[in-house]
Amino acid sequence: MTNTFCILGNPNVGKTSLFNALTGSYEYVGNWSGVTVEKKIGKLKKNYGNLVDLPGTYDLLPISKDETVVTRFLLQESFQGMINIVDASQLRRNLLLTIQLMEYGAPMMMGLNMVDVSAKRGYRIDIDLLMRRLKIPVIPVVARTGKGTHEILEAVNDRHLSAARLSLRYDDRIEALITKIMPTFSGLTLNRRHHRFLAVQFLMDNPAVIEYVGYDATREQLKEQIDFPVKELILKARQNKITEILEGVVTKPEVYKTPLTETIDSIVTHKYFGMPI
Ligand code: GDP
Ligand code: K
Ligand code: MG
Repeated sequence: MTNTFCILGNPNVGKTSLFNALTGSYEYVGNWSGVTVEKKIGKLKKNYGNLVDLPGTYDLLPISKDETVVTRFLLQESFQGMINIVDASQLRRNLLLTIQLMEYGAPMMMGLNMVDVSAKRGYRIDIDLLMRRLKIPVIPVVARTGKGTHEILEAVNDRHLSAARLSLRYDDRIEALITKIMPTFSGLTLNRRHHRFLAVQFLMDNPAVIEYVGYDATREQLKEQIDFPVKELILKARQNKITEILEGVVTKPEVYKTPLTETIDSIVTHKYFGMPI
């Protein structure tokens, strides 16, 4: 069986640049079903498997039909791992998608891209701390120049890449709902490990999830009886989690003691192997 990995992230964070750096000559280009968005699948270098370049999105909750592609991919396609590309200079905004992907619960790594931009702006990112908080490999990269792509490729081939284990606990009322909703998904083909994610996205009214799970009387009744601002509370819990994750991770030292190019080099050659999780 050929392993398949996918690249996910916000728009304009360097996903396609990284896709090009990681793949060789073979490439399939078509369209995702039902939308006008381009579908790109390439072969990873060193025969490590296939790579899918997914459209950029800030949130799994789609604003347009085109944005349902990502959720539909997560629910319907078979893949072995996710590469979440984030813009190091916009970490807070990028983490909104990251924590939803982590809730999904598949093997995952983070490609911390644009570290040249964040270094130029004078920001220092404590990658070890970020990795400990996220409990997934975080690999600094400059997709434009190809720096760090070798490390990403080797991480893809690392059999120790394990499912993200983010524990995002919501309000007690929401947790009670999740517990009641999850059993209603038992007839689906989607693996049980993703059912909590499904319940949360169902409560957020993600149309791709609603379409996928179909109608169920018990589930609809549970939703109808909700008498508190469930979506706002979920969003608030996510924002709190992001604040918790970022605490002390990004700092702005007065001056860098080493020249910028050396700083970027030392960031990019940072090793994630042996991370303390
Ligand atoms: P996508 O929308 O996520 O697929 O992003 P692209 O790969 O199309 O990149 C968006 C823009 O960012 C392009 O102009 C890239 O050349 C640029 N870019 C990508 N990676 C980097 C990087 O690491 N550093 C810098 N400075 N620019 C980058
Ligand atoms: K782009
Ligand atoms: Mg792109």
